[in-house]
Amino acid sequence: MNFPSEIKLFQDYIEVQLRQLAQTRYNSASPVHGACQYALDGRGKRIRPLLTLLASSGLEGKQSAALGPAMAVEMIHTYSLIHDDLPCMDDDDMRRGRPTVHKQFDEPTALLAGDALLTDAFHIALNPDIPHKFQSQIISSLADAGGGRGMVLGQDQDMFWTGKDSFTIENLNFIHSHKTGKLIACACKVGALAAEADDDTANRFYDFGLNLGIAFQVIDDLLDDTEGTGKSKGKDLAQGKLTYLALMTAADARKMAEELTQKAFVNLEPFGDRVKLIRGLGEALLNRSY
Ligand code: GRG
Repeated sequence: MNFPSEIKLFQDYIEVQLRQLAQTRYNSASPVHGACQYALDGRGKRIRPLLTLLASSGLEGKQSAALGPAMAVEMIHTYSLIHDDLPCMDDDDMRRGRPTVHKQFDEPTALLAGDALLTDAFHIALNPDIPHKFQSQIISSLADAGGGRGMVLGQDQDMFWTGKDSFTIENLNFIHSHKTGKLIACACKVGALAAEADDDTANRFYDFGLNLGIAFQVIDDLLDDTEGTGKSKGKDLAQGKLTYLALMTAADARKMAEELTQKAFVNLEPFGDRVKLIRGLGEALLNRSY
């Protein structure tokens, strides 16, 4: 993605830090370490850790304090992609333009690599420079986003509704707010908490991220409209494909993403220009082409 240059600097920093983390933490010759390194080096967009660092920097937090939580959200995201690609879930052969982890290694190794990344994320998020109160709030937010009332529940409902043609916009919003939205919301909130934000501020960043996360998914569906015709309405529904384009036209989906992004921005109004970078990232996500 082509981010504005100020955001790109943060993205480059994340890339360097992730590589260093992967090489030092997963440094043995064992297959699971190879798989963790491979997955973390996957050239993702790094949206979630960017949100963490930009939330923190907008609140004048220390980058060193936000780094652990930023790495942790990307580790949890990476675990979710590995497990989502497994044959028992989406059964995908390719991810980020190269073989998925279970194709490059094997299924048990991919399962273990996901387990390692999820568990290690909580360790990486801890930082003695952050006061205890904020550390526990960060850990709790990560657990909430990834666990049985977050991403796991979203994935469960996704599997339940896939292939059925009777799902509604409420079902879709529930799935995506849990599967995608909550981790994006958490990424923003933990950035605020690393900057020692009060509850109201942390919740504002959470709500910002939740709306942004659903908008992100709507845009994902628009970009996946491979025919580019915007005429999937009804067709995706008949095929049991869980997309916004199954339920609305491309023009309505675009409008929905724009409205959600505006709703997200309202949460950041009290912070004025201090949060212009994270707002800029929100705009870039709305206008992305991949
Ligand atoms: C296995 C518990 C469990 C959950 C999996 C989040 C998830 C649930 C699966 C991810 C699969 C997926 C395609 C979700 C839709 C939206 C999404 C999260 C896309 C991928 O995020 P990007 O675009 O990916 O940020 P990159 O590759 O840039 O990191």
